[in-house]
Amino acid sequence: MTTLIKKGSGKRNIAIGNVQYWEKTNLGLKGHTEQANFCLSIYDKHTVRIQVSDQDTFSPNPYSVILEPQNPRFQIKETSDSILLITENMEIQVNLRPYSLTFKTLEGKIINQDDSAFAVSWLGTEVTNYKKIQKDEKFIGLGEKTGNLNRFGKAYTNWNTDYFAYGVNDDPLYMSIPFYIGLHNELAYGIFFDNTHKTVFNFGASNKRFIYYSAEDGDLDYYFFYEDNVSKIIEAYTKLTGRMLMPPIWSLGFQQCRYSYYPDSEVITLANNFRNRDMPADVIYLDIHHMEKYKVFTFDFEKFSDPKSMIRQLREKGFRVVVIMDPGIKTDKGYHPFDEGKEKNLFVTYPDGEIYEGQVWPGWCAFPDFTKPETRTWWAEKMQFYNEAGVVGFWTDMNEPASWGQFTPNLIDFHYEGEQVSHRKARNVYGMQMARSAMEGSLMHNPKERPFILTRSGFSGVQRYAAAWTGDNVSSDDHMLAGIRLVNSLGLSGISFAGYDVGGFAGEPSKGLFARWISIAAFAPLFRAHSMINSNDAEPWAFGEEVEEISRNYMKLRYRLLPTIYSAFYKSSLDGIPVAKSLAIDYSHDHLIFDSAFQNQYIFCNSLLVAPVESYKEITKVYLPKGEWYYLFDSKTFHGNQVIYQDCPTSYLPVYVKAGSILALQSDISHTGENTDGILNLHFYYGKEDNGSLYYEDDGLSLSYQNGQYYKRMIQWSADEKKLVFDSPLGSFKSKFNQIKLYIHGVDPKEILLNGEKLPVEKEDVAFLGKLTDFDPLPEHSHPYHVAKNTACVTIPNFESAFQINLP
Ligand code: NBV
Repeated sequence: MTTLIKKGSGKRNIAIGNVQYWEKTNLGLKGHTEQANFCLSIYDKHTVRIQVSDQDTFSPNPYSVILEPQNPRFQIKETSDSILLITENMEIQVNLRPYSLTFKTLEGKIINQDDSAFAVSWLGTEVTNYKKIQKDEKFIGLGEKTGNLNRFGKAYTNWNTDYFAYGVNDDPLYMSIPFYIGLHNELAYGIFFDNTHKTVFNFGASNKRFIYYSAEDGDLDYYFFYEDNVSKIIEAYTKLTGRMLMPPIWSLGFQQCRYSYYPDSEVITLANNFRNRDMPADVIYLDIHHMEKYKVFTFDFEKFSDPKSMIRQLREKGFRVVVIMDPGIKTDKGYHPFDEGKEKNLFVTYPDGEIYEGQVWPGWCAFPDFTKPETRTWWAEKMQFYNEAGVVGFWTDMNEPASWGQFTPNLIDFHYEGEQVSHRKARNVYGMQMARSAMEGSLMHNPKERPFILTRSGFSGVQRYAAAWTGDNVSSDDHMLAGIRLVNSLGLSGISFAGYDVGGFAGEPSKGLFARWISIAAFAPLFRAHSMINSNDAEPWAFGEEVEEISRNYMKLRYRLLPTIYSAFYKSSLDGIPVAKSLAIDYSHDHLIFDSAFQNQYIFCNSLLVAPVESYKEITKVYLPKGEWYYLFDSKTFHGNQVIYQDCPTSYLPVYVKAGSILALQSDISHTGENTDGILNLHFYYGKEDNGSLYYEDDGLSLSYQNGQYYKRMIQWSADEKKLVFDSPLGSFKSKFNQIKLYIHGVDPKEILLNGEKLPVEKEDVAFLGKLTDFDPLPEHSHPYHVAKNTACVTIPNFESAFQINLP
């Protein structure tokens, strides 16, 4: 690296300038221009890291990236005005005079290029990378960002912010994921800007010359991904920044939250209500009123006289308890966590060493420095307090960090793994490091159990530690749809396990809105209802009988679908592809999916197309992309590539099954710890194209799946041969099911062969939703919307080894 002449005052833009020197390295090349040092390192055939700094050394980035360079093959070629760095996937052209980059396919198509004049520029400490806009270029991802699926024309700031009752177009919110995917000319690429300062991504707002991303300070340090399609780009990004661990199965059930349930008798009544009303649920949350004066690691014994016994009783009823943890530690002498944290120097301080205090729920508080390893370990140890009481899940809230006034002074110091930085660099990773500490705490006290952490704030890589929810949304149709886009966008950005507060946190939903919201959320990765203090009751039975029935229907469907959902989570934990996939993942270059009428649609668990619709609509337009589709509730088929009109009274959410898919369902259970009837119902949807499905089971709780204690098998549909091949199951876990019942939708097979032998074919009416008593808008159970009539089905007696089903 060369020692650089420091630039001027920042009054005017200073661009990077001509390349003055370069040399090869083991991973690519490095050099310097008039203004900056640069380094290009090939991490993988599809991933290259670009570092540019106006400093003498590149700054380390300890939080997001967990992948070491994979030593892929590459070549370097020189021309008179450029250097070419060629991997197995792409060619990176480093233009020398002035420095700028052009990313090309091996066939020479331009994937992405810097603005040739400004490429990398500085305004004072602010560093920016300017990129040309390609023809019809679209931009997706960027994590928890409001607005349209296609982010073109809008600019966003990454600065983790506590934003109560945010508007559906407001920015920034709680979490920063500086990763986006660009789409144009049938090409897709990804850019992850690994800089934790406040950053801005401008996708063509207020100018038509370029798009750009900039950081207030620090290096331009980004990863460029190029692959054949969006899925593979997400795979590459999550290979770099990590993927979720398998969550405990109970966290995939229904979760009930409220700010706050107390006292203990009310919590027990709540649990009883779920059971008495035959509404499946697995989790109850304790919000801030469980604490004495909002002090973390305490219980308010007036409200909860014996938390351990309450939690045990809940567990006997099949409920797990998740508690909230806020970072602020009340600065009261005698309050042990404060005294101890102070003594051990674990709090964030002013530069003169005085502990920084901000006001939050408990009053004036000190903030644990979660960017310091000792603090994370200390906090994790403290969590023994909850562990002793039987708490198994942790909810890290207010970890932006939030404080009254919402304006933390920038001068305060953070450890940042030894670098010692100011709030400007540390804020965006604070929440993620708190979630990390919570996960470490969970594992420290229960090393054999999978942690469940739910976080509000985060940064790229937070998916390794926690699930996410979209904070303080509002009870409105717009918010419901915005939340779906937020979750889809989080999914595009590596965070698969995400959800929104069903019903809206602030405000009060109408009956119809609650019913619609809970039916959509039954198809969200995280299925959690929550509501604000001083608002009407918002449990699924609080809106009258009709809503209760609709809620019950979708909650039960969620539980019956758990074998499908669990398999999809497993796949996502391996490849990073989200469980709720925006249509932009599989149909990236189909312009219609970006239409405002269709941009909320997504694929759930690789086989269900969910078309969210406002609560007040009785009929809606749905766009079915290419392929063949079945309406879930009656198996009516539709050709894809068309817009259809769909009846959608609140009791029927438009959901379609992709032809060729297999849905795995189990019998009704009231919580995930309950046994099913032992029959695995596999619903196969006949299709003209081949399709592979992964089926997966394990004990749902422990980490032993990491040592092969699972049961998984591929099921392959070969359309030409009309056969379904079930591979032998892999792994040492024994399936929880003792019988498979296979339903065939879309054809009426005269005979069905199992390994060449005829099986007796039965006919059944398949109903995915229960009957609504007095409220069915499409009356009589026989209504075609509701039932897939006369569906052929067979029972498969021995399914433990490989077998094959042939349809005529
Ligand atoms: O702890 C209270 C709430 C919580 O219920 C909510 O989910 C968080 O997003 N919390 C914010 C603090 C204050 C909300 C007004």
